[in-house]
Amino acid sequence: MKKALTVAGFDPTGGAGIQADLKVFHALDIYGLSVVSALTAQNTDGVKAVMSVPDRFLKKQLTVLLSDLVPEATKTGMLYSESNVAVVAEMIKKHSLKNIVADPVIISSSGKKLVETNTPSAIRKKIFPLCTVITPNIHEASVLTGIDIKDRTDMEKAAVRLKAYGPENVIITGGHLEDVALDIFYNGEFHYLKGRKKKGEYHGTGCTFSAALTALLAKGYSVLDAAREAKKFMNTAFRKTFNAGGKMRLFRL
Ligand code: PXL
Repeated sequence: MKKALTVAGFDPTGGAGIQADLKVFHALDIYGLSVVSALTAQNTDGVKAVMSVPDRFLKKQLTVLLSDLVPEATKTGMLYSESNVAVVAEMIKKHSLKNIVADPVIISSSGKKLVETNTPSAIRKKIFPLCTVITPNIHEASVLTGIDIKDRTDMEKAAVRLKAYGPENVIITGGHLEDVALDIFYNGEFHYLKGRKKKGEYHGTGCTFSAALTALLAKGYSVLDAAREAKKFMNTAFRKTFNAGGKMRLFRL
């Protein structure tokens, strides 16, 4: 049985974070391991409060888990503080983890800040150089590069800059820029991943995509094939959503 690990935040709705990742891993026939880095209080109306897991306990979870179970792939999601980021980077190196996917979470889809102000630059410096692939959306790519992304050319410029921070591959998920959902994949060459644009607001899209990518890497797919397959997985996932009452739709998977 292949295993994948998610190091991410806890979302009580189950739409994003750890629980979303575990559902995706299961749907793709991968055994899910999870380490909690932060807690959130939220519903489909939005995130109301966030709280970090203390560094020592974050480290303990990883040390104990990884002394026993070694994942074929690992993703990082919401990491709250610079010191949380340092712990995760140290553990990735110490345990020689492979197939690292970083989803550099900054704000929720409802616009709430999920991490401290200096966290994105810590992720850029400490996590990106260890990554097989990073999956920022346009907002995250703008914050991480300082490029105000307005069109496809800006996305390409940002992808080149992000690759220079050290990851082997960059995927900027483009969703809302054009009338197709265009993701830019860059590994020295550009590849374009197109999907159908979806109406409405979905909770946990970024988590779901990066978890699918992680699961597919755990299965042994090449990064580009994993990205294409993860995009197909999203097309199916968008068909299996429901409205729980608030404004956000949730993935059922
Ligand atoms: O979608 C980003 C995200 C990641 N992780 C957690 C979240 C959210 C958004 O709400 O709650 C735990």
